[in-house]
Amino acid sequence: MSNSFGRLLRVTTFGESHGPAIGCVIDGCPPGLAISEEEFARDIERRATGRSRHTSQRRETDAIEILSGVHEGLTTGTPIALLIRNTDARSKDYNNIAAQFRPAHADYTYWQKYGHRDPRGGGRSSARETTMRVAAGVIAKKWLAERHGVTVRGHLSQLGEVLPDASLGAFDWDVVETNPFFWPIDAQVPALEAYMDALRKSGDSVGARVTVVADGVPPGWGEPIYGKLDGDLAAAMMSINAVKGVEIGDGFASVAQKGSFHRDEMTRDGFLSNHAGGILGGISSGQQVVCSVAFKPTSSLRLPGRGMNVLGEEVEVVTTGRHDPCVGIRATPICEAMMALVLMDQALRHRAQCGDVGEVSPRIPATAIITTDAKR
Ligand code: EPS
Repeated sequence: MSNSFGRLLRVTTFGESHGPAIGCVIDGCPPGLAISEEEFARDIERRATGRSRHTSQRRETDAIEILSGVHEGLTTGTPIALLIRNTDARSKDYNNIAAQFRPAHADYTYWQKYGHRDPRGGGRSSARETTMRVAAGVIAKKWLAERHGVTVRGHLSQLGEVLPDASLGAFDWDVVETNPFFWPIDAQVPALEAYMDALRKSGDSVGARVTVVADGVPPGWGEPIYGKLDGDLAAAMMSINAVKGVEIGDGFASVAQKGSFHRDEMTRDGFLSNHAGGILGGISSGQQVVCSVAFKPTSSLRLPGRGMNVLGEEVEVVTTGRHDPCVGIRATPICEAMMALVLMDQALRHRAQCGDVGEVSPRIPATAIITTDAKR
């Protein structure tokens, strides 16, 4: 149950962190989209462990195999099955905690729910599962770009208590891809390196915030009432491991705003602001769709903590192995993928019901908003 999401573009993921393989099935992708195994590499690499000292040092090859749905380089409209074989699982790291519950981990709730679980590498609750979301997202990103000129990109917008500091340099999308944090201000990267080095040494972990932005989304995507674009985005982001909060546009900051400030005024030249995050009434307005996602601190710590075991005894839990001190650091590609998958699903749904409506009024141009949470 519940390992699938999306309506007209439906993605199912399967697999455990230490099982033989992880995979996904993407059903509903229109035919004729050119896609090759090589095209998955970039995003999969951006998300992968072991690519910097600031993430888990597990080193997976993460090579994608296309098992179905593509013939002679084009999607056929049939289910696209993708597979990645796990090659670097070290299950003995989990021997000591196999019968224990790490505080703040899904160990406890999986056990109470199912009465049987695969504890190796966190099993199904591992961040390893997110690899397949990123793989599916590659297809959605490509389709959105080719068919609608939509681009989806993200950046880290907070690491622990560190916020982007505009006084140190300008927000730059090109900088995002040049550092292991997806941070948009170059001059701050050394400070983040030092922050993470100290954190890792301390044995503790920290949370992070990721902001994802879609450009080029036309007005009209999203279905009232129970299929709102923002509702689907919230559900999609919340389904990522360790996510504890999702905001659309100004999100919770809207609480303290006045209506005269929050309303995005309209002119023939464009909207004058984008507090709504590009969504009105659950439907895209033609502005940038902006979503930000809060990740909690990773629960696998080598610092001893009070936990319980399956016998109901209090135990001291110490997690050894190769864990992320901040899982949010490599979550940017995951959030991008989830936004792309939601947008593609909504685009197909819009086409299905409203494809004949066409343009009824001139579109209000989107204002070019530079996304940085430093301005908050
Ligand atoms: C993870 C724990 C670690 C990470 C893993 C996520 O697994 P292991 O103990 O097996 O090394 O390496 O991340 C990945 C393997 C990945 O591809 O993201 C966890 O508990 O979520």
